[in-house]
Amino acid sequence: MKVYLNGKFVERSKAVISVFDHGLLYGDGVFEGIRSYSGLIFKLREHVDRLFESAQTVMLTIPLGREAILNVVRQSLRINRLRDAYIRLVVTRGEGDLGLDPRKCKRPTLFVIADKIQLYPQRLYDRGLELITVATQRNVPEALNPQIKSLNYLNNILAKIEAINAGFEEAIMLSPSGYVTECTGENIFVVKGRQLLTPPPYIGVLRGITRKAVMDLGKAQKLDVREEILTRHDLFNADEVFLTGTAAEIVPVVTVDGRRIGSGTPGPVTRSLQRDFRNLTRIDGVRV
Ligand code: PXG
Repeated sequence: MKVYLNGKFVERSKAVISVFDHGLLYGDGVFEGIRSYSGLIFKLREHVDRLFESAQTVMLTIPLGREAILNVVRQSLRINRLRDAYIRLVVTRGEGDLGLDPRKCKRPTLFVIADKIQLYPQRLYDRGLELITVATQRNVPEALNPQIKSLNYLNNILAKIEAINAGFEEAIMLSPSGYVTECTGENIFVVKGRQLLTPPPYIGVLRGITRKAVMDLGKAQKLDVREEILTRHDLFNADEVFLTGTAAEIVPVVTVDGRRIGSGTPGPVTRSLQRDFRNLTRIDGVRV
């Protein structure tokens, strides 16, 4: 496997960075996770735009322009002969001293990994996920805006650990007021009649690219798609609940905190959005 690192494609074993890199020392950096399907890179431009937005907010200069980044992603797939892949784009503050001061980091580190996609087990999609809400609250936008896809994911990892300790695969994180935000790496949706609801970004959720694609598919299906504040009560009494994310795509949820959602099996709206999403990934993308 060849990895792009600071301007060159190098063998995986040679793709190493300094222990003084602030991406490692402080989580000072930003990233994107992207997927390609049968040689089509899904929503590549949207992911690259979001990477630039994250970088802009943390005042990190990405060493390549947008078009050059798009081409590095495409080259990463070609050089590794990948058509169905997971692509990780990472930009860190670069090598510096011990100490937070980003001015000590003279050159940002940019790397791109393209690897085979690790698919989630099929039973997740067949049977649906059982979820719990956890005590770890989602970061508030006023402290660390979830729109920044930063290298510091401890907020999410702490929530994930809580779920795992309780015997669950994934956690629902709440806002400090107890409103539903998102899961540790996926957005959450509720189906109630013909309504398709998802929490608004200001409550503290990443504006997911899959989330947007699913909202558009919902509108095309004439669903009443809305960003709305959701409580646990709304989840418990939903007809259907599902999660969206680049890695997971669309995952049905069948229980939340021990309450059965709807019929307790993946529902018809979830199924039909999964079908439409699958079809979209086959036609909509930047060619490798
Ligand atoms: N919320 C959070 C906190 C995320 O990190 C999503 C929602 C879904 O967003 P997208 O744009 O992917 O629909 C994410 C995305 C990984 C990985 O390697 C994580 C994400 C995406 C891809 C890979 O764990 N998080």
